[in-house]
Parts: sequence; structure tokens; C-alpha cells
Amino acid sequence: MKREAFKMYLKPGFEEEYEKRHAAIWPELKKMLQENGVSDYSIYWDKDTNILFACQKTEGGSSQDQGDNPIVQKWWDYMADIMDTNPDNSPVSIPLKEVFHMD
Ligand code: RM4
Repeated sequence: MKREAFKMYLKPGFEEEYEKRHAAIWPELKKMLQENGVSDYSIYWDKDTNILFACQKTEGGSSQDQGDNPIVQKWWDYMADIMDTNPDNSPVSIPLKEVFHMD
């Protein structure tokens, strides 16, 4: 098991929409991520910068490495209107270095 963290970028003014869409996350996406070893997955929003900080536990790859799965790509396409994205609609995701952890 690894702990992974990364940051993404929300377009200004879309915090409520972002939270609303995630509260209704597609069951098939959630199931796919869990089956691919992603768990304990949280995303936090920094209101001052619109940066989204994500942390998760993984068994063999981050949620951000699952772009070859059609469900993930469909979700990324769905979310692209409110996030900073790459040309393929994947969210711009910058890995973060863990500098402290306490169980
Ligand atoms: C985020 C982003 C991530 C995805 C989560 C569920 O907004 O799209 O890639 O893993 O949602």
C-alpha cells in the first residue's frame, strides 16, 4: 500500500458544482477505482487558490493513472468544464511529496 497525494486546479466559482458532482459520484467509477486498489480517497479545496488537494491509498497505481479506462475518461470529459485539464481532458495533476505522516 502506498499513500499518494496530488493537486489539481478548479476553475474559479465552481466549488459548489464540484462538490455536488462528487457527492453524486458515478457508482461505476467508484467501483472501478476500488477494484484498481484506490481507497481512503479524499479531495480538499483551498478557497484562496482554487487548488484541489487529493490524497489516497493505492495498491498499484494512482487514480490519475487510470485514464485508459473508458469510465475514467468519461468522468474526466464530464468534469473538464470546471477544471484545468490537459488536451485529453485529464485533469492537470501535480504529484505532491509527503513530508510528514502519522498513523
Ligand atoms: C476528480 C478527478 C480525479 C478523479 C476524482 C474522482 O475531480 O477527476 O481524476 O479520480 O474526481
